[in-house]
Amino acid sequence: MDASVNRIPSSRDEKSFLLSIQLPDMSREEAEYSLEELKMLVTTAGGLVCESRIIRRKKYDSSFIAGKGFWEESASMFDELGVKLVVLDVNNLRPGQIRNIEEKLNVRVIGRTEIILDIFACRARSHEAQMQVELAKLSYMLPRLKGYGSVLSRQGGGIGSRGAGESMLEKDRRHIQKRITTIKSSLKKVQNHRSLTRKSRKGAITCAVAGYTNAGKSTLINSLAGDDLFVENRLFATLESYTRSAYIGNNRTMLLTDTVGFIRNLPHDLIASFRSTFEEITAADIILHVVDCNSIDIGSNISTVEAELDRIEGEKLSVILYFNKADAVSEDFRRDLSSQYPNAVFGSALKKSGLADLMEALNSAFEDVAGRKYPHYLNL
Ligand SMILES: Nc1nc2c(ncn2[C@@H]2O[C@H](COP(=O)(O)OP(=O)(O)OP(=O)(O)O)[C@@H](O)[C@H]2O)c(=O)[nH]1
Ligand SMILES: [Mg+2]
Repeated sequence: MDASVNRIPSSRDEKSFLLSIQLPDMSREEAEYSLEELKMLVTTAGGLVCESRIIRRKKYDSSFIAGKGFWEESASMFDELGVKLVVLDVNNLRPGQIRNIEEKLNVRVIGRTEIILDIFACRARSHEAQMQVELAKLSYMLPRLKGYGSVLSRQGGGIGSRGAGESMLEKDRRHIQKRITTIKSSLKKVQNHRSLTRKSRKGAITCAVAGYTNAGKSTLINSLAGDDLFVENRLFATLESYTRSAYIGNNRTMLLTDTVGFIRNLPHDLIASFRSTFEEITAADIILHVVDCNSIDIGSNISTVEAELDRIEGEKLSVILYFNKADAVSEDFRRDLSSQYPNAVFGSALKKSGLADLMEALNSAFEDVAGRKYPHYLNL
């Protein structure tokens, strides 16, 4: 295994300053929620958030994102707090913008995309996931290569600079392109194997357990299938898809596949390179959309996942909306949600409550799918 791909955070407790920019098309709540999520991302990556701000701007400053003045005013605060890392709640920062702020403040600067790529790099366990992360990182870097130059050579490890790719940075574009081609062809082999495995499941009814990251997908599979998949109160605990067989009552079993969680603005390059993992969703008969009903922004979590699912799988035969963590919310709140989403099933994967309702929903989806796709099933 290439150690650089799967390095344990080298900069635990790296003191970080987080900045979110509220643009005119964004409400205060949206900016706050996005900042909260960024905090969770930074913590997941092993950083320590010591200060965060939301500032309002008409648009991003083309050279400094937040405007030169803001950084000048912040410099003494950074010194006092010992800030080593600035994390901007902005996707797809340009290398020039990073360099401008870094030179002004003598701190490292990264954006939301880099931090998500970094978490994926730290979390990837299987060879396939490691290759997928490397591919995403190289594809992200390739168009930015020209601007990186000095920025990258000064980074030397830490959040946002981990994962495969660092060793390639000084080499030229052609080498990176060659590496991308090699990874793509290795991934193709793994994918072929994966699709053979999927074919061997032919006849069984399959259900992809999908949803926002940290919603409780793996916990749910553990409860339904009596398994021991990795669960953690951090983002992107699962980067591989696992399939488990679960008994759903009525003498029926269903194959449940755990999937990588979604998040707002999941980097495009990651989606592209994790395509084969997401193909588990495309190939499934049923989608079990798990929602954390204790999350602060349920509505937008649901729409983020639905938008990604639409992009990945188009129209699905059967989707079950399951509100997890019902144990963590009040009865009133639950009633409100239930009237808003009348078809949703509520339960707690952790406390194993409401599982009977979920099994009932799985059974009716099973019948629906079996009736349409495999009529002989219903006659068994
Ligand atoms: N209170 C409560 N916590 C839960 C429940 N289900 C899961 N959790 C907790 O939520 C956290 C995330 O659970 P996971 O099962 O790892 O979530 P996931 O959706 O697989 O997350 P990723 O793989 O990171 O996308 C863990 O700390 C779980 O213990 C539940 O029903 N109630
Ligand atoms: Mg998981």
